[in-house]
Amino acid sequence: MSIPETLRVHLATDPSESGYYRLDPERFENAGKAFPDAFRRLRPSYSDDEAGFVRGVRDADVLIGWKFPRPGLAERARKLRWVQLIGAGVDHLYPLDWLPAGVKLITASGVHTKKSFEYVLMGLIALHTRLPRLAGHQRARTWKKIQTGTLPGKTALVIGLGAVGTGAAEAARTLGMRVLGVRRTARPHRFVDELFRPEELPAALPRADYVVLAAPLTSDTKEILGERELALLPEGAGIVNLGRGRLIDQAALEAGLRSERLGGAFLDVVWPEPHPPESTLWDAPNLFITPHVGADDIENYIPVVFSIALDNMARFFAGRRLRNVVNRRRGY
Ligand code: OXD
Repeated sequence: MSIPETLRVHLATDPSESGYYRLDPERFENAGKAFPDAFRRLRPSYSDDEAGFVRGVRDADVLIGWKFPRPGLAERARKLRWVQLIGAGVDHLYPLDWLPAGVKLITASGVHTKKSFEYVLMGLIALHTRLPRLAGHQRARTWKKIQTGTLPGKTALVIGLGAVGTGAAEAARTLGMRVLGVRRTARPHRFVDELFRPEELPAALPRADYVVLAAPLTSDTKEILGERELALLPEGAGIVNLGRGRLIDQAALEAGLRSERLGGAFLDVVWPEPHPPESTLWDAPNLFITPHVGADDIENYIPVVFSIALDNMARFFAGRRLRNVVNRRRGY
């Protein structure tokens, strides 16, 4: 493949997103300082509405965005080489019939690791301290002691060991917990004591005091914690989810919380999002819901995404393999 002298890059801000996620020239140029040779060869353009998007993708080699207009992309963007997402999950883009053959889909996997570490630290400590229950008592103006122990020696099971799962496993390790991990390959992981393949999940669940869900949502992982799996957890187990809401059978989770078979849950993701006010999940006992904010470090999010994107552009110019390319069949 011959490498062109320049790359046209179109940065499409999703008009429905808040200012933090704006793909603006200033931050792009700032991130470019760490990649001067590659950045000099880029020809960026920016949009934040559909008309600007259509104009911008016409000649683009690379599209950077998240929720951009997909129908007709193949005709609108005939020169496209890859789409760089500003997030890690790709489930909102499936089926990929809009993605022209030969165009790569690339994620910003890695941008969430540090904040996931903090969120999981918080979730595990909060669940173990029975914070959701204590908060309920406070709201009811009730002085009722719940005494708890400490986390070292307890077991965390992390499902999914990508960038988010790595932050989660490091958090559990930092807390002195034994860390079990579930991943597709048997490759060892630096923060995991024991690895399980997805089909071995039933053997791992009964050992987990806490389960952390950090897997992508695919047809294989949908409801990976179904009713049967939740029933395999020990009485009083807690759950932290910062993957996707549909990784859990939410009705079974709610039933487990209401019967108090489960000790509690800390959910950054639910199904659907935004979660409707009439859902009964909101007032399930021993549950904290945070509205999909747990893994985004808002002060550094877009700069880190730009570094990931620019690193790939530098790799492209150097004729090297690109990182974070989605396997279309696997779904991440
Ligand atoms: C993502 C997210 O990037 O959920 O996929 O934040």
